[in-house]
Amino acid sequence: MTPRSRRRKHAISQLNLMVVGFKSLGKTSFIRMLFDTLRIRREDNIQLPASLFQTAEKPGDAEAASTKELYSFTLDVEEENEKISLTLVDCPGFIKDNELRLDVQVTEALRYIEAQFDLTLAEETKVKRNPKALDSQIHACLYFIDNANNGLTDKDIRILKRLTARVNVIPVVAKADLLTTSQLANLKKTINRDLKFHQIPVFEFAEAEEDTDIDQELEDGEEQEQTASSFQSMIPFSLIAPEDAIITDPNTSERIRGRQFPWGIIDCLNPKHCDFVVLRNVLLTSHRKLFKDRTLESFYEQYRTERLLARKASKMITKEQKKKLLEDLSEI
Ligand SMILES: Nc1nc2c(ncn2[C@@H]2O[C@H](COP(=O)(O)OP(=O)(O)O)[C@@H](O)[C@H]2O)c(=O)[nH]1
Ligand SMILES: [Mg+2]
Repeated sequence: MTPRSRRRKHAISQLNLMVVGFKSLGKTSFIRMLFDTLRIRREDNIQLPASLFQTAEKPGDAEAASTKELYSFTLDVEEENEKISLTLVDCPGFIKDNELRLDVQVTEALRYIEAQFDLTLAEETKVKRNPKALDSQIHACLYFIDNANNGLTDKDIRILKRLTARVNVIPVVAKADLLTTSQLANLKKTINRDLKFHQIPVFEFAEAEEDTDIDQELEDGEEQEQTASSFQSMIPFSLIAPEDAIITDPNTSERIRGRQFPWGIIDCLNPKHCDFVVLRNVLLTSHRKLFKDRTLESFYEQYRTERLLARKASKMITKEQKKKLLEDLSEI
């Protein structure tokens, strides 16, 4: 092993994920479930936000438990022998019935994403760069879609168009327990049709395969099995978050993360019940590097170019204004 590869093996990879969408679709519940399934390396210095534990299982709790402002927290985790510094960003839910407020909310989420690009830009322009500078860019953003609508609404489309210009967006359908198997399949189909019709460039696995080193992938049997098209066909991923109550598997008597119904139990970690486990693996393991590469190569580069052009343009305006001022003065 060369010193470089040894260094890489022990290097800690940074991964920053964000969740956005309308209110009460299960964003915070998803973050809580993800947190609950992580293998945390260092418990001593974590500062968990209180809002993460505010659940709304009882009627009347909903408003108190809803996310009031954007918050983030970082965890040192280990996933398949790799160390990851994982930052999770939770946003307040978008409000449906106020168009102006909705636009402001989306702008706020985008500003947060752009502020992270600004940090990289500032670091890049330093004479003496810090090689250990943290990568705070948002590598993937889960967009929660309301399963009560038949596909994407006009508002979803507007929001998605703005988000996909700045970040890898992964659409998800939360609360999939509220749909039957065929309803979910139909909804997924309709959402994909809407995405295609409106040309919304959400993250695509098919393209991703071209980007990855195929030789590397072939070494890994598991990767081979789960091809890009099988991931692609899962979009939008279906999610179910567990309820607070203690639920045990009737066969094993072990506690499971699930939801209990009069007719049976949902196990949120069972891939037959929802796509949580697959999505978790895509984010933390199989496509982690790709999300990061795309962020840097496409989204950051685009932002950087726009910023530099804007700076140049503002300088040009000043020059022109200066010239005009001098001309005006000479006429007096
Ligand atoms: N049926 C069902 N309810 C859920 C699910 N996930 C969350 N909820 C409930 O939906 C409500 C809103 O969830 P929350 O995570 O606060 O939504 P957020 O506003 O998007 O952060 C809470 O009462 C949750 O218990 C789910 O997968 N299925
Ligand atoms: Mg929330």
